[in-house]
Amino acid sequence: HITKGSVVFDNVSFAYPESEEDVVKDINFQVAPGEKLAVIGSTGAGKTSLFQLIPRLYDPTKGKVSVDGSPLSDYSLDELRGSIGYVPQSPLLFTGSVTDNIAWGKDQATTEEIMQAAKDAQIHDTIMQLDDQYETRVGQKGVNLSGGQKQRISIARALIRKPKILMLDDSTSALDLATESRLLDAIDTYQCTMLIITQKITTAMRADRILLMDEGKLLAIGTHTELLASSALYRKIVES
Ligand code: DCP
Ligand code: MG
Repeated sequence: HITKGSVVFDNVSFAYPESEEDVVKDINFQVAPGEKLAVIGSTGAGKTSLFQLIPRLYDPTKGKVSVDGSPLSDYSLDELRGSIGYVPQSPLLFTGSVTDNIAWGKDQATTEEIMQAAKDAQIHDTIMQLDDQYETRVGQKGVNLSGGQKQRISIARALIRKPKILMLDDSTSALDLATESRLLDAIDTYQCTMLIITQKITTAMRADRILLMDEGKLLAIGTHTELLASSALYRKIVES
C-alpha cells in the first residue's frame, strides 16, 4: 500500500504510442514523503507527459517510476488511482450533480466530507450561489461552469480521498493570487506529497523544490535560491 508518498524517477524516457520522438528524456529525480515539488517549463516542455506516468495513464518507454520504494507495476490501478489525486490540465465533469462530481469514486462520502473538500478547494462559495447548490447539475447537460470552476471541483474530487500524493497540472492558473494562496494553505493541512505544474514563479516558490523542464529534459532541480545560482534559463524565467 501507498502510505508515505515518495516518488522516484529512474532514467525515465517516454514517447507517445503513435510517435517515435521521446517527449520525456532520461529523467531522474526523487520526491520525499510530504515534500512539495513545483514543475515549471515552457509550453510543450513535457510537464503533463511527465505527470501522466505517475498514475499510469501511460507507462515509460524506458526506465522506472517507483512509489514508496516499489515499481508502479506492483500496485493495482485501483490502488494508484485511490492514493494519487491527479487533477488534469483540462478536467472533465460528467453529467450529474456537483455532489456526484466531487464524491465520484468515493461511494461513502458524507455531506460534511464533500463540503470540506469543496471549501478547501475554494469552490464552496461558488457552489452555494448556484440555483440548486450542491444538487445543481453540471457537465454536458448541466449549467456551464468556467474552466477555473471546473478545475476547483476537480481539486475537491482529489482532496476528498485524502490522497498520499496530490498532483495539480496548472490547476490554479485561473485563480487570483489571494484565492490561490488560500487553496495552497488548505492543501498544506492535508500533509500529502504535492507535485504542482505551474506557470507562476510565485506559486513555484511556495514549493520545497522546483524542477525545471525544457524540451523533455530535466534542466535543473533545487530550491529557488539554488536554481537562481545554477540555471541561466531559470534566471531568465524569473526576470521575465
Ligand atoms: N504530445 C503528443 N501527444 C499527446 C500529447 C502531447 O505528441 N497526446 C507532445 C506535444 C509536445 C510534447 O508531447 O511536443 C510535450 O507535451 P506536454 O503536454 O507534456 O507539454 P507541457 O505540459 O509541458 O505543455 P503545456 O505547458 O502547454 O501544458
Ligand atoms: Mg501541460
